[in-house]
Amino acid sequence: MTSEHDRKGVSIAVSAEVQAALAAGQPVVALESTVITYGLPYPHNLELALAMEQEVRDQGAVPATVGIVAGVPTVGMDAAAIQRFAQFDPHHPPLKVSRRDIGYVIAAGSDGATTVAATMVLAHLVGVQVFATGGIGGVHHGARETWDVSADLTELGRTPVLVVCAGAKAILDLPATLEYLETGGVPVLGWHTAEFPAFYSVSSGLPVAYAPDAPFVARAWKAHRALGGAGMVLAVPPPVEYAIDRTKVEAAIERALNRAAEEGIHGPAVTPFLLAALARETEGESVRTNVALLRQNARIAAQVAAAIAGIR
Ligand code: PSU
Ligand code: MN
Repeated sequence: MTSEHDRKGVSIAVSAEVQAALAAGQPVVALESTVITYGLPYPHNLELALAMEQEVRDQGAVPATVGIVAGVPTVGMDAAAIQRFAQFDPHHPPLKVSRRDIGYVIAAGSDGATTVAATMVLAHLVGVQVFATGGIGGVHHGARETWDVSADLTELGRTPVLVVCAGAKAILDLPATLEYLETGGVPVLGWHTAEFPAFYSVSSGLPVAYAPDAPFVARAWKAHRALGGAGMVLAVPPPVEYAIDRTKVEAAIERALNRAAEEGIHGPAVTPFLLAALARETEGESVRTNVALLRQNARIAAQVAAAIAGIR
């Protein structure tokens, strides 16, 4: 592990492999750690984290799992750290870290699982442009009262990282989420589709800009960046053979949202609560879809990173 020390006294640990790839202009794909700790149950989360790294490698790119390891922001977590974030002491789980929490977790010397927002921050600081995950955070239902809008959205408006995802889960207000991204100047491209995917389902009925292939995405990204744009979303529908019918998911989401309201869940706990409730409601099916789309997103992100790097 080599470290960067050029952040005003705060060092970011970058794995030797990631450092070498960046120096050589080779494609690198960032992966987040909140999805490991809070997004999927053990052991699916561990298998998934390792499978995503393998998918990236299979495309000739280098994976960089991002998190705060014992107080050290890290780009390129090793297998031991990933294992610890997947199978943790439930009394002392890694903290969920969004942009605002990074400094606190460094000071506390704790483990921190980085969300999309915090992963973007660290990836960008070391020069990683492409990031693959499952779903981004968004505008929550009821946000007009609660003001619960994920910091992922504001981060996309300020930090130049291309986030490859399956859209956002329908636990969120998807039309409002797209409006918010538009306000923030964040392009949303659809991979082989002109419709925003709804994570488990291929369609949401909401329009996005059609992207035919990786070279096109790379050109759009470079033009967006050259003219002062920040983040960008590439939304990839789940593989059709794993997609779940929209109406089936909607009933489960309704129950999860009601439960969250009854139990008075708020703040950073909302998303993990809804994800866990949904996993229980739909049982194995949602986990299978989740794993399949995360692997697919890692693969496509690696292809896009290669196109940006000018390979192929
Ligand atoms: N959506 C998912 N799975 C996830 C998350 C979102 O389908 O694991 C995680 C991501 O890390 C995302 C975070 O950045 O939840 C958003 O949390 P919040 O809504 O508190 O900003
Ligand atoms: Mn929130």
